[in-house]
Amino acid sequence: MLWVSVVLACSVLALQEGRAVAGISVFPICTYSGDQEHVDVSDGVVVWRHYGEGIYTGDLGEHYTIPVVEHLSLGGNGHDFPAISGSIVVYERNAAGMGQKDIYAYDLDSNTEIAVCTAVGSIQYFPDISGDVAVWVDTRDVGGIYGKNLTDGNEFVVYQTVSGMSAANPAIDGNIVVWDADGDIYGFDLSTQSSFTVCAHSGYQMHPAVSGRTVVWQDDRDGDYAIYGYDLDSNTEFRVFLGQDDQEFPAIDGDIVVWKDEYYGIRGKVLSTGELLNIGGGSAAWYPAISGDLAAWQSHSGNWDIYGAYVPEPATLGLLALGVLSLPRKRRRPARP
Ligand SMILES: [Ca+2]
Ligand SMILES: [Ca+2]
Repeated sequence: MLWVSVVLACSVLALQEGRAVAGISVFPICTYSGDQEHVDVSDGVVVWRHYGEGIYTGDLGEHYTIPVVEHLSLGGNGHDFPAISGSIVVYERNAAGMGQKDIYAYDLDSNTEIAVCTAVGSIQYFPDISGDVAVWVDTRDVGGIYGKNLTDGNEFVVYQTVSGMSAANPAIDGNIVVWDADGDIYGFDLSTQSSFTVCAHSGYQMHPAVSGRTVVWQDDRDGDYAIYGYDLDSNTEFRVFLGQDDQEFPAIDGDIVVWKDEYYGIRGKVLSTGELLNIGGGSAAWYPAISGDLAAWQSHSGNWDIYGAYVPEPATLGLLALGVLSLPRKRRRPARP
């Protein structure tokens, strides 16, 4: 039995150091000609912007690798930066030409477009959504982060820019909104109507993402960009990953953080176990998103395409690493006639 124990111990050690997990396979979601970019994902539905055509969805259902693709808008270049939560897709819409961006939403259940914010004389951009609450960057008044409850129609100010600062990159999950402003990370709790500082380290922090009570972002305090995180319950900051070259544009859902790793491609980490997920895509892969076990990102090969991968559940990962289990092949949805 001794050698078994030694093998198990070695395997566990290898896991803790971030051994590559076998069995994660990358598959194309949309490789049409032209540029597909700025991807988000929720419950098996991937959304992206097709340059010149507007917003598309790709529904992968339960673990398919070929999506049912649907074209939501014919807005050309003005429809961009979609984000999805459940059946609601929010995006920038630029119907009146450059400089007049508004926020719209599309309800996938009722197939209707909803005007979220069309304030005249100001620009609304970079939306995100969680449930029925959308947030975005807004240049009204002194500028800042605004939000709206799409169910009751109540619009509200999350954060108003203070002198000389500019807020950007808002993200929302549940009651927590986070954003960056001039190299620091801030947050607002919708349930308590209270704002807080997530990270104001002297280094540069940007591109926050949030899931539940965990915030992650990219941080250059160690020289080049690494991924850091903060637990809002324990008020504890932690480093997610520091590796060769830059780690940027993190996304998080539950226990899994993914990011663009300049050296490797799309990488991830299971926070509870420390396991490193070498997902793939190489240096051409950018801007990952994740929901459940589905990660998606854009990758450049002549033009931008959308790729994805299923990340095994943590319990499955442990068995894979020990060689006890191999991943079943994902079902392939038959192509539409
Ligand atoms: Ca800082
Ligand atoms: Ca393409």
